[in-house]
Amino acid sequence: MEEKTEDKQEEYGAQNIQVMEGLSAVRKRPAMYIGSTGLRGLHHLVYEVVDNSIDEALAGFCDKIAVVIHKDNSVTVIDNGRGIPTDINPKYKKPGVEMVLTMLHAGGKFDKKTYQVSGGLHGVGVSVVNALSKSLIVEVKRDGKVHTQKFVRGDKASELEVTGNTTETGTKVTFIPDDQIFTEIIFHFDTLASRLRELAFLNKEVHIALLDQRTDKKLDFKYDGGIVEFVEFMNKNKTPLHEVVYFEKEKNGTHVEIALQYSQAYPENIFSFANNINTHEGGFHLSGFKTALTRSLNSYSSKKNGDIKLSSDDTREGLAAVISVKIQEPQFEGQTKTKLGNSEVKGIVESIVHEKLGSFLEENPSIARNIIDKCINAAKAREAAAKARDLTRRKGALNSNSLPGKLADCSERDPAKSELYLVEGDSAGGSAKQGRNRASQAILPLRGKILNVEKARLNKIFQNEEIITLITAIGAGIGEEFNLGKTRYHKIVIMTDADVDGAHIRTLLLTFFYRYLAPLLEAGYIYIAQPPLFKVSKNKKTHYAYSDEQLEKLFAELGSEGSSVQRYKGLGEMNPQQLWETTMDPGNRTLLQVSLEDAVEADKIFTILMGDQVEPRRQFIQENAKQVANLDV
Ligand code: 0RA
Repeated sequence: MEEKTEDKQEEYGAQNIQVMEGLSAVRKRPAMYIGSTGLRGLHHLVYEVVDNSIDEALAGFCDKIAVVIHKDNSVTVIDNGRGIPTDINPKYKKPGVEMVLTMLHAGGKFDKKTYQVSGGLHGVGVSVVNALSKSLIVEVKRDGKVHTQKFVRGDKASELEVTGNTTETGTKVTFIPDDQIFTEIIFHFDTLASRLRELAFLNKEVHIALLDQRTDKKLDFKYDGGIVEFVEFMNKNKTPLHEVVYFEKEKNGTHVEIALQYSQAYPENIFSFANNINTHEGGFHLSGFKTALTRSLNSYSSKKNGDIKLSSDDTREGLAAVISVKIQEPQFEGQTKTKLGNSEVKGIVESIVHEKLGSFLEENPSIARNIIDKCINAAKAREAAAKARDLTRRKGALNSNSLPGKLADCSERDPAKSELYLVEGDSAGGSAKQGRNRASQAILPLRGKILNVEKARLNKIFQNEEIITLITAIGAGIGEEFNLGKTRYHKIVIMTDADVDGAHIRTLLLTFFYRYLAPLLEAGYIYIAQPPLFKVSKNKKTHYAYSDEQLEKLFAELGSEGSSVQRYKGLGEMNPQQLWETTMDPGNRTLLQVSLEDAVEADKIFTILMGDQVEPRRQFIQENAKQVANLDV
């Protein structure tokens, strides 16, 4: 990607490092710098250090990164880059490495020849990690020496010392997140693994290793195929229509890479990145891609006497794609700073896709035929869906002025204070209606299984009564007409039995939310109720246990003598009062909030659980027999 420039080594040094302000600001308002002081912010510390190592890789100086989670929840990031400069800055009279770690924005990397990661929340600098760590040790291998320095809560705890000789170069940072800052300090292996995997897909020259010393789990990510392998990974459990198509081009300093593949599935699955940052909110690279895709397919189709005009949506049914751009001065906009705002990128991506996809279609007529057929089917289904939707709307079903009869609404009108319980079965629905707080809790009983949207097209979906009821009750609409602001409840709680059927219904509902109402998941409005598994009675007192472990603990506390245990098989076995006390009372209940942290993983799980291939599902269920009952995407 970027050529190695031999003389860079001399150009850089401590004198190049820029300084803006001190670190106390970071400890005062940590969320400003890392987004949150919860789990997300915690993991962000690791990404921040790794991003610096990736910058070294993009500049052509590093091809190995290792991340180690230690037993005490400290983390080490090691790379074989150039090492942070160790010479003394003439103005500040401090070693470069000390400045990089104790001064905000002391990056010193203003060489525009490299595509640095510097947008969104990323690129705030390793000093932010230092500021939010109880302790941090940096070890730099550079100029034949190993240099070491220690810090405590961002402050220097030792001078930079030479601690050995070496022939290698690189940086090693070990830090323990500060428990005075973070509400959670336990790193999650899977969370780190998916981001590191993503980075390895996006930067094919880098080998990234992750080791968890708490469990001895180890993963190695090295994808010589880059984003081609990313798309193969996304479609692993689907039936593709052709090999992955890949284009790459550099134009006016903007480097564009695109990989795409259609499969027999219906959902579209496009991930866009700018300078390795997942641009969840899209932006000009994504819109350029979509425009060119529609234009190329329509022009090919019309040349082959096709008379159906494909809409943009039609051309994305069953499409998996990764769009990765690397640009010199990225502008990140939007609510979460994940929307690429550089308008010049649209035209660049558009012309590249138009040129390369156009010739791909011409050169591969049978694949082109398959893709066009798929899009035409999507167009026909879209027309049928529009008719079905029209019909349902005329009947008043999708119109929120007429709420479904099955819905027992709450009296509260402020969505922020309103909750909707989706309850499995009429009998549990009845108990929930009697036990609820009428002011703030609405109940919608769902009869039987809802439609598996993973295997159905839109027209089927608009004919399904349970789904129409659900859309109407929520009030935000669907598809192009979706409006998050119209959501009638900010807590939508899935309450199903703690058995296999319950787990299935929960997965069907989550699949529907994920595929058609994803903004509700992104907004954090979807929850899973946690009904108790056991009732323990002793001396006329009732106790509840929500897991096998809790039951053991309860026995130990109560003595095992003279108590009786009832295992709840379904919600229907609880009377209204019990259901309220254990599962619905905001003062007492536990709700699992469903988050969409990792869209790639979520897509994989839903495809496996609900898609058309049986074997991966069988395997997944066998491997995750226990967790499936507690699926949390
Ligand atoms: C400042 C300047 C240079 C590199 C780095 C920082 C750097 C930071 C980190 C953090 C983790 N790994 C890192 N690797 C490098 C440029 C160095 C040069 O020009 O020699």
